[in-house]
Amino acid sequence: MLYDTIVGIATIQGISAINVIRVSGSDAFAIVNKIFKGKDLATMESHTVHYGHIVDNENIIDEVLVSVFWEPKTFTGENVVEISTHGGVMIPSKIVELLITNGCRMAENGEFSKRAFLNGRIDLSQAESIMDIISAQTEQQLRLANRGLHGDIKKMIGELQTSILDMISKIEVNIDYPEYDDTLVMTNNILRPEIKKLIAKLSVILHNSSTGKIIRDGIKTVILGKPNVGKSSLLNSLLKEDKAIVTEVSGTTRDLVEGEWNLGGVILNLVDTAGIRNTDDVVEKIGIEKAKTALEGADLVLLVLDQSQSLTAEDIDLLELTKKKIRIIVGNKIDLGKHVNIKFEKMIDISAKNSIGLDQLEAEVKRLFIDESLLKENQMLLANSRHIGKISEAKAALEDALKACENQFPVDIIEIDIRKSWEVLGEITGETGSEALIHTLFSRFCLGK
Ligand SMILES: Nc1nc2c(ncn2[C@@H]2O[C@H](COP(=O)(O)OP(=O)(O)OP(=O)(O)O)[C@@H](O)[C@H]2O)c(=O)[nH]1
Ligand SMILES: [Mg+2]
Repeated sequence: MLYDTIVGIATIQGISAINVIRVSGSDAFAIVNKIFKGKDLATMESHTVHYGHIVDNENIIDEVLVSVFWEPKTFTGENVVEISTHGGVMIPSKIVELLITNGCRMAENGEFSKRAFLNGRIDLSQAESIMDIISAQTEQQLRLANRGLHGDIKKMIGELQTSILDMISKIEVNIDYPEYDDTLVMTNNILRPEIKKLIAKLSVILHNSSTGKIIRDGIKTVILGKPNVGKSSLLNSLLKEDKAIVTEVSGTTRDLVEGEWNLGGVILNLVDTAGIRNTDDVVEKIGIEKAKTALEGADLVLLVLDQSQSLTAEDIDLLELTKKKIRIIVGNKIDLGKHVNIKFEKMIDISAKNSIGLDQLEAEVKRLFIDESLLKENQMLLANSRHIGKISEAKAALEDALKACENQFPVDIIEIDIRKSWEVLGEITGETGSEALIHTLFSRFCLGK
């Protein structure tokens, strides 16, 4: 097959030891040969590395190492050349410019991975896992992403699809031999338990995926409370860093202050906010609006109260405002006594200033969000929202099929729902699905990937 030849810089441009420029396509060797002074790359064996110089006419641009990969056993499935140059901004830009002059086209975001997908080297879930590997910040994230790249998601989906195909073939057989009187009843009786079994499997996958999603995306956590209760002090003591300004003045924090708390492999994306109260101060008002917006998008609210004084109307308003959210009520300043008693909900006593009670707070977050057994068990968890959404859709289609069975609908009607579940699962791996989906997914990748 013929592919136009694309070029991209695979590393970050800046002061660094080396940069890698990747070229992929049918003319990769011929084009690089035009600017490479060294061996004739087109005659070199696959998976070999060669020393030489990149030249612009007679001018040496850089001393480089060039790796040669022959199709089809390459990342993209096409001829690939990787040029390792010295780091910096000038050299890689100049070399890319020369490659373009000699016939390459600048790659779009994610185009190398897209080609790998289109040429059948990887499926969609593996391509997405590559992006997850790149952005992993914790060992758990890396472990999950690596399993995805290794093909564990593909395998899991493949197994589900096989069970579905098995059901479809049973239906088809009965549609083909309708001479038996009780075909409909018989097919329904066979299908029902199998559909139920599959729905149960998908439910377990969905249940476990909430831990997977948390590992991958973290927990959006908003620290909320009236002014001066110690929200910023809590942020600082969780991060073990003086990130937010702390003073005894009410209304110190105006803007959102963010930080990441790594809780044994799970990241809490913390947001400290302006203390919420009625105020005429224009700047403070904007801060309070920002706090309320952050609250809407939060997975978890740490509602901070000041134990050194009894509850005020502002605290009660905030208890009301956050009651539908997953929240932890945090009773701060326990070192100054305990003047607040909440009867209807658990309160974690802490002193942010003296770092007291933070272990209990940590334990409560884990209790609410993290299934420790899943973290320890070495099993595949779905983590990507797109995949999780597709599993839900497949489950809904099977639930429709089950209902149709129970209502003794004709089997070909039931088959439509069952086929839908097969197709939706295929969108996870890219076996089914539109070109638009593929385009959108890869355009989110970085350049040179
Ligand atoms: N005694 C005691 N004082 C604390 C504790 N935590 C915070 N403070 C004090 O309470 C005051 C307010 O703390 P901040 O962390 O700025 O409070 P805040 O909720 O962020 O306040 P705003 O940003 O104004 O809404 C400061 O003087 C802190 O030193 C604590 O655990 N014990
Ligand atoms: Mg503050």
